[in-house]
Amino acid sequence: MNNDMKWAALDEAMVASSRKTIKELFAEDPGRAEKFTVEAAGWMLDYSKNRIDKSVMKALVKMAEASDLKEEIEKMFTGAKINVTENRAVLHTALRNCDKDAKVLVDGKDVIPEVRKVLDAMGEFSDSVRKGQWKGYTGKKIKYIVNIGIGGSDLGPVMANIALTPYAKRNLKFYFVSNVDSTHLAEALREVKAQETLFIVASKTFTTQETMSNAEAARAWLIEKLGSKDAVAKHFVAVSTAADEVSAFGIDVKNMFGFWDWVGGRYSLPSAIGLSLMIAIGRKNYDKMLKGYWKMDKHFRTAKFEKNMPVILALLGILYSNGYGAESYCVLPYDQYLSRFPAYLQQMDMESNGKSVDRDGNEVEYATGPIEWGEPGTNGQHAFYQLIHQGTRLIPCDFIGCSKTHNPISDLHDKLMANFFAQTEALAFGKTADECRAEGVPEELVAFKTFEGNRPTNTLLTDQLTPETFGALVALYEHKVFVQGIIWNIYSFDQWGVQLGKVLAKGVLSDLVAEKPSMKHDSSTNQLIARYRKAIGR
Ligand code: G6Q
Repeated sequence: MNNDMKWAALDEAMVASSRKTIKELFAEDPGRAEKFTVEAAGWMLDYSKNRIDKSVMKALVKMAEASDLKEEIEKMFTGAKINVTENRAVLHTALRNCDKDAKVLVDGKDVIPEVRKVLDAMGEFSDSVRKGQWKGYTGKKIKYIVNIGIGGSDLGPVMANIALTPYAKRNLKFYFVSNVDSTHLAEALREVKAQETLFIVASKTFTTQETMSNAEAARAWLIEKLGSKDAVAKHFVAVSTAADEVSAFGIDVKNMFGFWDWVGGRYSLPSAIGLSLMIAIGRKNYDKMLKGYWKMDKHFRTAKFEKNMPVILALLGILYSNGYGAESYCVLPYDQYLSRFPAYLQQMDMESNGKSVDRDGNEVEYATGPIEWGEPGTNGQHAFYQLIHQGTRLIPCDFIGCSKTHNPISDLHDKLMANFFAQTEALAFGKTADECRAEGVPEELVAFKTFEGNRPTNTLLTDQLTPETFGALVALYEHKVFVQGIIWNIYSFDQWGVQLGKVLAKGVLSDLVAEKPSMKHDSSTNQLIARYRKAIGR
């Protein structure tokens, strides 16, 4: 990695980028849209409404080259232990490798046969639930599926379950319990009947406090409702890498679906963590989703950087973060089925690249992972878009949409898409004071009704949200995040930042419940503990 060259390339990109506005760039080149559009795995990315021209993109690509990106991509795909602080390979791409002759070695062992074995086991199990062959303890078919997991073992399944609703078996009802707030579990249990409920305990480690507490409470509820411990085997399955912990919990390991330490939590949706999704949409659709992931993987691994969709998104993100100082970026899906996609991306991006030391352990001198946020359009338009259009902060946005809806009702979809396209137009081109005056805006209101424009957006468009295009979309962002981590020279696949709070929570918990609490905390924390104990009469 040549750091000097990398940052010099960004400076070069910034000089070229600041020369003209997006409006000027469009005015001087009628063929601009086509020049800055790429296609991959069913998605079109139009990135022409950015502060870029050919020379900016060339300089940004130099950044990627100076970061040895090509070599780093190969290291990931071939199972090198690039998650250095945990001494692990990073192989979520092996989970969806659809090449029939695929071979991916970890410590000299090909992992593909195991991946396919688990997929087949998941397929058999989901089929039996879907067909009503898997019976509960009292002989009833399963109607309710409750996935208990948190973080990477929850956000992906929830988001995908909503995204692929049109492909789901509608007579099965899905619930996702993650929070250790008892309300979350209680509300799900209110809706389901024990005889017809399957609990999936999804936890890589099977030791996570929230998940295990919820799972134990759900088990106690089931035993109470069905009157026997023997019921657990028919109503609980596990998704985990920890067979010992699973069997200690009381789940037969033959009802455990495994995965491996080289699958990071936030990258685990296409592993057995997707079991609830497979039950919803069936093996065939699940395989189509994997194929979509794989198409994007192949594109990422082989396309030249200039035409590489994840690389382009990543480089543009770096231009705005490190060049223009943007603190955040917004993801705006114009598809209700993608309503949880921004929340899912928050973990993927912010847990991966929210780091402040580089790969040598030195504090970085530049901004790393941005804040990611967003809501589905058009709701956001009536809420926070004001700030994006006329506020003082630069917020680059990704607009995501689909040409065909699964639910045509009168002209609603035309209206949705009209808003979708119009927003990127308004953000890029704005409205000048003279244009306002020409429209007859009174002089005293001109300043308020002027839109500066020059606000960058990417537009991602596909024909329809299908399992395949959905898989490709998730892979697109996974790889974007990877590329940025490489350029920032940070480790994207660990998450040490979540540890401290977990450890402290144990100490606080013992003070909340102890007869004589130690109260060895700071004065604020001690005060909060005392107030809580008093309120509940402890
Ligand atoms: C994700 C993180 C984290 C993890 C949860 C759940 O990358 O590692 O969000 O997924 O803490 O962990 P378990 O699956 O082990 O319960």
